[in-house]
Formats: sequence, C-alpha cells, structure tokens
Amino acid sequence: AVIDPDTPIRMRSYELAAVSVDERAQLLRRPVLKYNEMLAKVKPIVDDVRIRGDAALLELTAKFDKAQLTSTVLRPPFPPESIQLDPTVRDAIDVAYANIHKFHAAQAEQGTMSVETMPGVVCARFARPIARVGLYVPGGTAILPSTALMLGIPAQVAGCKEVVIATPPRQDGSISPEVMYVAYLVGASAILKAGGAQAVAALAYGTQSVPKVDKIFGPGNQWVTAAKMLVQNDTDALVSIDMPAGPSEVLVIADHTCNPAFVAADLLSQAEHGVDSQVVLVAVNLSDGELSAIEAELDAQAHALPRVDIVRESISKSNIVKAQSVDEAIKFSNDYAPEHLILHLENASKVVPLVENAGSVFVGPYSPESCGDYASGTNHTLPTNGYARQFSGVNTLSFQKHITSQEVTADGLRGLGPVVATLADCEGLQAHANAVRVRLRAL
Ligand code: HSO
Ligand code: ZN
Repeated sequence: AVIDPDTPIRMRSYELAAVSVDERAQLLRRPVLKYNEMLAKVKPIVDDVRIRGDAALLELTAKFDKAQLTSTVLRPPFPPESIQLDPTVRDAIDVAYANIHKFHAAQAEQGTMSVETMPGVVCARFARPIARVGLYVPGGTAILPSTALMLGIPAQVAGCKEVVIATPPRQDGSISPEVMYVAYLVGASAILKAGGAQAVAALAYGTQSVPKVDKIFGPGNQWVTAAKMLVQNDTDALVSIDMPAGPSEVLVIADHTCNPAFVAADLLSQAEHGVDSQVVLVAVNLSDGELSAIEAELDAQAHALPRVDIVRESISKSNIVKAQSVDEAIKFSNDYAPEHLILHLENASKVVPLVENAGSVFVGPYSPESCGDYASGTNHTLPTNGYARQFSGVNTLSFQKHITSQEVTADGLRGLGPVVATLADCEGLQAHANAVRVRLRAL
C-alpha cells in the first residue's frame, strides 16, 4: 500500500498503573523472531559451506551479494588505495579508535591473581587470549565500520592471534574503504569477503582459504544470528559465539526536565536501524503538553530523515509508557532489560545505582546513544531481547579466557589431603582418594 508521506509518525501510549498483567507482559515483549524457521533455512547453506568450502562460498556470494569473486580472503598488507579515505572521516575514525582503545585496554586482565586458600595451598587464575576470532561486520542497509572498531579493538587489546573480519562485499567485489581502514588499524589478519550464514559457516569450519576460528562475534540479520546459533551447537565446529542477538532497542526514561527535541532524536536514532528496532519511552509524570511536545518533535524530525520509511515502521510498533514515579519507571526498565537505557532525568546520575538490567546506560541530556555507538569508548555490541538480564556487552574479557592453576606444597597436602580423601571416599571414588593417600604415605 502507498503511504501518504504526511501521515503522522507516532508511538502507541499506555498508562503503566492502569495496564493489566497481560498488557504489561506484552509491553515487555520484543517482536517475535521465528528462530526455528530461520534455522531450517540456514542449515542447507551452512552444510554446503562446511562440505564444499570455497566453491560454495563463491557461489553463495554471487547469489546473495551479486558479487563475482575469484577469491574471498584478503590478507595484509592491504593496498594503500583500498584504505584511502576522506581526511575528515579518517580523523574521526582515529579519535574513535583512540577512545575505544583506551576504555578496552583498561579492561584487559594482565598478570596473575593468586590466593593462598590454606597454608601451602596456592590457587591462581590468569587470562589468555582466544587465539582465533571471527568478527562479523554487517553490510546491508548501512555500512558499519563502527562495528569493525567495536569488535576489532578488544580483539587487538586481548592479543588474539588470528583476527578475521567477515563482511559482505559490494557488487564490484570490493569492501568499503572505511571497513578496510579499521581492519588495518586493528591489525586484522584476514578479511573474509562474505556475509550471511555462509560467512558464519566459513568462520566456524574453515575452508581451503578461510581460517577456522574459535569464537564468532558480531551482530547481524536473522540469517547470521541463526547460523551462529547453529554452529555453536555443532560439536564438530567447536566454536562459541558472543551472545544471542536480536534487533536493536532503546528505552528512554524522561521527566519534566527533559528537552523534547533531545528525547525525540534519541528515539529516532535507534528507530532508524531497522523496521524491527524497538524504542520505548517511559514518561515520568509528564503533562499532556510535555508529552505532546515530544510527539510533535518525533513526527517533525522523523519526516526529515532519509530513512523515514524504516522509522515509520519501527515507530508505529513502539510504545510510550506513562509512569508516576522514577521508581516505577526504573522497575519497568529493569523488567524490560533494554540494550540501551537513556536517562533524561533530573539528577540522572543519582538514578544509575537503581539500574539492575541494561546493556549500556546513557546518563543525562548530553549523552546521546550515538556517542556510545561510535566514539566515546564503550562498546556498542550489547545484549538485546532482554538478555541484558544475564549477558554483558562485548568487552575485552570476551576475547580472553581464564585458566586456573594450583600449587600445593608437601605441608599444604598434609593439611588438605585428609579433607580430599574423606570427600573422595564419600563419593565412592577410590582412585581419587588414593592419589592423595599415596603421597601422604610418602611424606
Ligand atoms: N546502535 C547500534 C550500533 C550502531 N549504531 C552502529 C550506529 N552504528 C546497536 O547497538
Ligand atoms: Zn545505533
């Protein structure tokens, strides 16, 4: 159907105190993703790449990305003309790189943590990089060099050896110079010119030319997400993934101190990502006039956006939830567990301690989500779909694993050995008990 371009772009409204239990549950829900359907669709693609390798990858890239390639992997040094950028863009990427690097370097765990749990019993823990990682950088409706920064920098800081950036090629077979430049900055060891489920499969199993990786990171469409879930469950692939991903979301909490134009702009910045992006405005005691001001801003700003058609669809599925206090608003937000939480509140920083579930929090009127999306230093690969309850966003530790160790002295074993032997007896595991007693007898 043809939409009249002047049709108002507005969210639906609900009174939190008045909604039923079912309605509240509905407000906390995300758009449904049909994973089982998607798994069935990606399985043949994943199998094809697993079995036929490069040949399948080239065919699928011709089919889905309309790019005729003869090889799919680029290795450094990348030709200077492939990373040629407008100096303003390059400078912006350099500042973003520096900030993100600073924040992620501070997260790296170096050295060893050790604790003497009993005299002569020393337990330690130390971090090591995950050797080989695959970073998925989506193509599609927007090029996303920022995602290459967000995944490439922690991989670099953690010291991963093989860093493969996978991204769909343009129809002429090239990769955008912005992504190429970031690949150069983060020291990527390979670029895989492929997208979708086929790229994920190549990373998970390896092909003649694509190195197999140990962990796959990055956002993507439903094909990518389903393929990541599939390979993670295949014990032959022996690969893990960063987190379950879904469409991007933001929850904004605003009170009477908010600037309506700022609030509207923040909602729209998330809404323009895709038609299934979800944006929620929790209005704390806003008068009808204050709410109308935000709605008017939203409508006016939306109509001026190049991506107005995407925004129209995502906003029409999004909600305004009216709360009567900050506590009620935060309670709703904690139940929703948003990927991004923006606080347009009086004394916003005082509210942060009440946040229990969120991917990343943006505090006060001058902290738009865009800053975190691109350049302030925090990571933009965050848990969606309510997974902020149990998942952290991507960070430096996501690219490391921890090894524990222990060193028990003879005296230590005199103290600890009998405890272990008793517990082993109690489990009926005599060989375990013997491993201690044979030593105790020798002491
Ligand atoms: N808001 C997105 C990240 C992004 N924004 C990339 C712009 N470019 C998901 O957190
Ligand atoms: Zn964004």
